[in-house]
Amino acid sequence: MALFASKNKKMLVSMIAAVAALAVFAPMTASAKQYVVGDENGWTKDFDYTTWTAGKQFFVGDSLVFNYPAGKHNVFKVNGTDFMQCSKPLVGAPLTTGSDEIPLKTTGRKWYICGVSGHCSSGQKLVITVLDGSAAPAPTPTSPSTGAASGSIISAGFAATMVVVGVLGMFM
Ligand SMILES: *[C@@H]1O[C@H](CO)[C@@H](O)[C@H](O)[C@H]1NC(C)=O
Ligand SMILES: [Cu+2]
Repeated sequence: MALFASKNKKMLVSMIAAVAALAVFAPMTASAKQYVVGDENGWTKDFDYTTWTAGKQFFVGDSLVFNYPAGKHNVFKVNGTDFMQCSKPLVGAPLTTGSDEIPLKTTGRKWYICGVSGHCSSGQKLVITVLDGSAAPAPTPTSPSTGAASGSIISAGFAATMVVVGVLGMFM
């Protein structure tokens, strides 16, 4: 604590208090998100889903919704090989309702393509990486509001923060 000049202490404590407040309120905003694939463009060909995923973080518990006119497209969950080759899986039926919700239940890479001939190769393919919601979101440390950190992590962080605030208070 002696590292900090006296005039800086007040500012430091204010910052810590702000972090503590964030830690308290973050769990109220961090909840399962429903991502509409392509937003208002929906699930369609000639759309860049790589750009759509840029900057988004998908966590276990979130879900994807594929919107399209039923009968015009469909949704196959495939592996990385089929994704790259735009080939439909040999087994398994596609989703076809036109409003297909897929819960993201596990971590890792997930690949989806449209099985209508020529659509996948025209860009109707989506790859995402699903992250563990209990881990801190590493790629965007400056925007904690976008992360879905677990309550236990937040509680531990909050407790540690309060200890630091308490210790600093003794030196004020
Ligand atoms: C991907 O799935 C296809 C069937 O759709 C299968 O033939 C292939 O072996 C799988 N590849 C991997 C790497 O699992
Ligand atoms: Cu299609």
